[in-house]
Amino acid sequence: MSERVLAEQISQELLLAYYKKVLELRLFELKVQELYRNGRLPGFVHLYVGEEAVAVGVCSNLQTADLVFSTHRGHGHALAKGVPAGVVLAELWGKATGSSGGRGGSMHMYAPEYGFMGTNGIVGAPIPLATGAALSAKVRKHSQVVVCFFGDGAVNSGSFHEAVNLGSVWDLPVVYVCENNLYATEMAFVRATKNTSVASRAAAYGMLGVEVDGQDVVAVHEVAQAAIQRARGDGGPTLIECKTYRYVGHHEGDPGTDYRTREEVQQWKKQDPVKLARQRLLDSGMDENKLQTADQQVEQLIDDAVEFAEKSPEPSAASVTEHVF
Ligand SMILES: Cc1ncc(C[n+]2csc(CCOP(=O)(O)OP(=O)(O)O)c2C)c(N)n1
Ligand SMILES: [Mg+2]
Repeated sequence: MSERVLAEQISQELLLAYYKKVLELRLFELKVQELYRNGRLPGFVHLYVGEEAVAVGVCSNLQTADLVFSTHRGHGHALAKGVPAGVVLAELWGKATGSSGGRGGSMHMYAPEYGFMGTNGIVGAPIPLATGAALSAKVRKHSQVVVCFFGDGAVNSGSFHEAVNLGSVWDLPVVYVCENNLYATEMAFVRATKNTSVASRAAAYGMLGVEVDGQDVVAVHEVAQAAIQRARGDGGPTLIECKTYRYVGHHEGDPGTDYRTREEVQQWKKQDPVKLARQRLLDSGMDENKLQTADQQVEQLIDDAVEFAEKSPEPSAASVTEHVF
């Protein structure tokens, strides 16, 4: 479907909501980068800068009761699923008000009350977890849909093959979303696999596979909407491959320059998800003033999140033995 048709089908109000969410994810991660580089945040972070349209495009179709399983690069997934920015930031900051009481940090962040079933430091591990959750929903005859995000680095793992096969054979209400950002740490996907079309692998499992431009929030929304509706209607799983790119290094500390060219990064930045969503709004007739107001609202939201997290208390010393095996 052409971009023009998609843009016409979607209301300006929805476009604005997607734009603001994409911008929220972007500004959140840039703030985390700043705080981390200034030694304010503990732990270890993998930032989602450049990939925001994937999480927003997919999660904008979900209800609170639906479940999302995430990766090591999961702050954006949590925000897109509705976890408040302050709660996510407080978790990164190790504060008691974080979604896991400040005990989980970037890669063990859970917020089941928002249907966010955790970031995960083990590549490939969320895929069987999500498949199991979808089996549970089916057995309970619950209308829940489960979404599993994972990277290109996960698709050559045994857990991908085993879980996706079971998801298909049992017609589970799950949507598998591969964020193909072309690299797993410094390993280019083209060096790690012969068949570089992840979507085409779906055929091997008797499942529908779809490839989509992961930089375009509207295109992702459209593809995910169909997959989520199919899953909710007992039509089985879908494998969606979102072609995307991370602008930053693999983790904070990796300059991200040794294994890819500057030209490649610049090329992808021309398809920036924030700029694309903004352009769609301008094309729809929204004036620059209204967009600036939207920008200010999102900037304020991030400032508020920082204030909330910064002022939040540390976990009490008396709780040090809680949640420990
Ligand atoms: C099972 C396992 N193997 C190796 C690692 C080390 N590791 C952490 S992230 C990563 C690359 C993941 O790449 P990808 O799945 O494409 O996600 P991306 O970082 O590109 O978002 C690797 C190899 C790990 N965390 N878990
Ligand atoms: Mg990758």
